[in-house]
Amino acid sequence: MKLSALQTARYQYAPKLPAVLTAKLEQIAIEAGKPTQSMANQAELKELFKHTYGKPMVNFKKGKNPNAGKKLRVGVILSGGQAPGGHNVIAGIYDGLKKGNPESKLFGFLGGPSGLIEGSYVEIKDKFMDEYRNTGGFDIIGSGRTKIETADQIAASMATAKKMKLDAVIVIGGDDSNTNAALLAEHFVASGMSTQVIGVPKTIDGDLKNDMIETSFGFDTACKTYSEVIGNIERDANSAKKYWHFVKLMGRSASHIALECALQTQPNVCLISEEVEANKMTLRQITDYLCGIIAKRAENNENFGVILIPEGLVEFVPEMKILIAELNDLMSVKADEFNKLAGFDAQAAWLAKNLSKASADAFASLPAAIAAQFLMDRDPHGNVQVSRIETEKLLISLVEEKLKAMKKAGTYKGKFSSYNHFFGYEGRCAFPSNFDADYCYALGFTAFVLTNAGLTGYLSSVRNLTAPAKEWIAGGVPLTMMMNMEQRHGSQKPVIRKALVELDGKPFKAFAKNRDVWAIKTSFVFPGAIQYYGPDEVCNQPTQTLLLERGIAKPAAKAKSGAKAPAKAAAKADKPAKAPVAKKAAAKADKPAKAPVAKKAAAKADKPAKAPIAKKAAVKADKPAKAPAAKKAAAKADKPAKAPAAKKATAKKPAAKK
Ligand code: FBP
Repeated sequence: MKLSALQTARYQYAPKLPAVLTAKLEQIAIEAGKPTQSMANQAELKELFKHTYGKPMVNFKKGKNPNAGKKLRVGVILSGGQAPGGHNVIAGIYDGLKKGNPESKLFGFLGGPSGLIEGSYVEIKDKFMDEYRNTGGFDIIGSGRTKIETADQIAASMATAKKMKLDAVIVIGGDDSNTNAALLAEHFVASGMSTQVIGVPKTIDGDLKNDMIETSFGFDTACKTYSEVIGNIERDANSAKKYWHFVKLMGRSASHIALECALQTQPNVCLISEEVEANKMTLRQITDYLCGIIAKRAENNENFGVILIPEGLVEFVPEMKILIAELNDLMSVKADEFNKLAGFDAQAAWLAKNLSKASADAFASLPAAIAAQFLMDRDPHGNVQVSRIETEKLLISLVEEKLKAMKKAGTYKGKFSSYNHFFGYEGRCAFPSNFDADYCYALGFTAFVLTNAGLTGYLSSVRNLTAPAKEWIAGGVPLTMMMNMEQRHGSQKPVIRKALVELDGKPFKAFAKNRDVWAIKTSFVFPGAIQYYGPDEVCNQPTQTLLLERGIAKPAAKAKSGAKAPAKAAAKADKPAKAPVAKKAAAKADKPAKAPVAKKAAAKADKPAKAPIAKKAAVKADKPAKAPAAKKAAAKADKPAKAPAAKKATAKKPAAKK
């Protein structure tokens, strides 16, 4: 494989660990708290998870570890959608295992959970592991969405674990995959098997979080990747001044990605599905809100802008939500009947008879191409595949229709020309940011320590993430603690609860406080590409969401106007809010920074940075770095690069800094 210069350089990056995990394994002790409860439906879950329900939270602390040196055989699974940093989770598990006992073995199940069912795996060894350190993707062993659910699948998984004499299976996955992990843990114990099951919180969607899981891995890198491109589009829009860009962002039901990208880039509009649901906004009201802003900007001769749309939006629009729920149930309960229908017309006719009147009307109101997307195969967990519904195109067509009517009525005089974009896959396999590289490695190492301690039914947890890595807190959260009962495939199932955007949470409030200004007054922020080397404030910052949730960040630009729900804001779209700070930021965004420091930095930008890491990486571009070089670089990786340009540039804050 031909390696890029960045990939070669990233091999030398040594991820940072919480201080407690840098001690000798003999000195990492387990501290258990009180028994826990599930977040809802306690009685049902206690019954369903007789052997694993109610375990205590555990933290690691300095102390005696009676299990140090244990020889372990562990299998690891990558489950579900790719998320940057998965390879580092595996590296963390691997290094932990080898640190504990060089004879311990790590096996990677191929192609996701089906690898465990089918007994298809590879042993992970030094050279193989080294090729994937600090890289994006899940290609080390592949991923998949098979659900280990049926009695046969569970029996086959047990047979594999027994045959391979596994001490533990580690499942790296999102809420659904970790629900599977919880079920597997329960079945293993119930059948008297000693194989433990540990989960690791993965998903770019950011919806696997709670008090004990501050964020899922991959969210940081994915949001930064999308924000880079959104910023570029904003700059293009602001340069050409002739297009409205409708950008759909991945994230399934939750709008965390859209919200984070909005905080990073300050677009004209960002719809938040959870708010749409709370305000019971219909598609018509959403269209009116968008058109109000488009018309107001047109009055200022600004026939351009950027609109962010969370991919799960349609699930939250009341009439669509009911439609999707009815479709999900129908397509599962009457699957045989539905699957026999040939073509969209036959399906639509069948649905007109089988859906409620309101849902049949909602379905019929959709353009046929979009309606067909509502009928595509569900994923193995029974979810509608929202990434395949082209909401951005649906909104463009509704907006076009409405603007035509407004023009006729004389309430809109602008020009509307649009482009649609969907950012999702672009961000799932990016090189993990330094944050994700560190976080993932720490999560993997933590999963190993939980395994080493003989625990089962736990999710690896690393907290206090806005502090320097050495102050991070590592431990485990019982999987059953995060569960409740939900309607899936037409019946009540135990699942880990998805965390949606909280409308009284700090990230949403920070956005809502500013959005009326961003809507009318161009206030774009251009975050640029993820940086892996350089000053701390450029390379090592967590997301705005995390900073705000932990009470650390201020919104990107403060505006004076109070929070308004989109429905209300649409009515007021005539008056642009006067926010002095936003004004200044916007004014600055137009001019190139005059700071002499910026000039000097620019002058030096042609010269390669003098950082030792960059030099070494260039020399070694043909070969993957060997361990000693990596170690040296690792020692230096904690310090910002010493390149003079980088140093001077840090002396002043970048012009467009949030
Ligand atoms: P998970 O992390 O929950 O598996 O999903 C991530 C995700 O990228 C979603 O944002 C998106 O809706 C979905 O995967 C797309 O699925 P697929 O990879 O099967 O196309």
